[in-house]
Amino acid sequence: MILHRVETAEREEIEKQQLQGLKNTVRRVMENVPFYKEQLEARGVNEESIAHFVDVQKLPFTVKKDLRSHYPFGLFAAEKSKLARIHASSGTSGKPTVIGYTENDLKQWADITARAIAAAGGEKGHTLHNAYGYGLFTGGLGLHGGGERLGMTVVPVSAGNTDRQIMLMEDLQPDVLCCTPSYALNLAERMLELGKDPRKTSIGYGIFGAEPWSEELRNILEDLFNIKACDIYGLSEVIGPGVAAECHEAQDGLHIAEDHFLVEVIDPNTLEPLPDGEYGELVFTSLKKEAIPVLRYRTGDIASITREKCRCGRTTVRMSRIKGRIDDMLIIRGVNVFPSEIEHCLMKVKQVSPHYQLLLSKRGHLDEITLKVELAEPFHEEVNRNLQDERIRLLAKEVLHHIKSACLISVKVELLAPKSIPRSEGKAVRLIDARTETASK
Ligand code: DLL
Repeated sequence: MILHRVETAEREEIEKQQLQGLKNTVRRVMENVPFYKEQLEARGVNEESIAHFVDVQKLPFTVKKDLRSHYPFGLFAAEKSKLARIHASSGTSGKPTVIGYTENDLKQWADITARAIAAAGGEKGHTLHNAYGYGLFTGGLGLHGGGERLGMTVVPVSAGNTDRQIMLMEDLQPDVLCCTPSYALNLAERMLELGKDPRKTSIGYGIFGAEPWSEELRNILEDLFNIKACDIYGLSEVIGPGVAAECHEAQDGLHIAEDHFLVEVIDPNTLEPLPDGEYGELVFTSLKKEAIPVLRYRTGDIASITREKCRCGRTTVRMSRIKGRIDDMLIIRGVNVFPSEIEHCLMKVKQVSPHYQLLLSKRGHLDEITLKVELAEPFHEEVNRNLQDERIRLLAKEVLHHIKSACLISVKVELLAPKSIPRSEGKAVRLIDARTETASK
């Protein structure tokens, strides 16, 4: 269902709105954020110098470090007393990144998240089982606001306590499941363990995001639950979930809420804009945010965009699935590869499960990857749970062959018994970088 006329507007109309939004943002940050004011003045840029939406290229970039070094409120464009809510994204080290919302920001956020849910098949009257984490993480409350805005019954179950989630799903008969794709997988696994068939739940569709996942994992989840699964993307620094979302009609790229965020794709090394269709780093500029608007925020996420009209009728720019984060890109003997590309190869092999982890270590001066992947339960039974069986060795060879031919890298394949890899309730940990430990050994 298309909720807002901007989603199907002519490009000219969308770009007109973006130009106005861009001017408003530049004015707002010049008046309220010294960090931006100084940089814009040094470049001789102000509201008047923005005559076209591509003039966004005149603006300075923002990176996560800028938010950290102005912790907690230094980049805010609204007074603290005007904030209706604070969220934060967890920092791997030190302080988190603090994000604020005015009452109006929360309203706008609920609008775009409602659009995302509607694009995935959501309707007024549906029940939404929301297993994204509530709290400082934007997932839980983000989807919650969108569901309520759409007129849904939201079950704010949050992440974890899987058995209780399964009970609630049986009793409350939700129409949609919202969580990370890895948690959806865990829910299905637990249902099967309990002798329950995930295909028999009331769930008709899933809205999965917050972490990279492959087309193959989508197929697995759609088959496990007998549902349609759509991807939802977002990041706290820009607003949270809802920055972009797939439609259930095409499932072919995520529609960006372009009236709220101006997207660019840049080469992360040269910082030059890349043409549509080429993979690069996604960069977003806020067009409507009040509390903490960002100029050209470098997400670190790799994707491409297309301006072609979608089968669903929406005209907004679509982004591809996220290939991975720049920080997670592995460079093995000069070849670049993202964990999601390895996942893509892996899931072509029926005898292994989608539960995997990549361990990055050092052998001498060279980086080495060990792929730890669990056997699928039926195959584990077939080899009588004997990991020394000759068929296991042959299977490891087959997995390696798929990876070598598609990703052009060699990895050490370790096949494990089912349930050996820790399960996550939120974002799965797919990559463990043990290079510093192994290098010092
Ligand atoms: O993960 C917001 C979110 C919540 C999105 C629920 C979707 C659903 P952060 O915790 O700030 O916010 O993490 C943002 O997660 O830069 C990406 O690297 C990654 N990410 C988010 N959505 C996707 C996705 C939320 N659909 C970071 N595919 C982003 C791949 C995603 N990666």
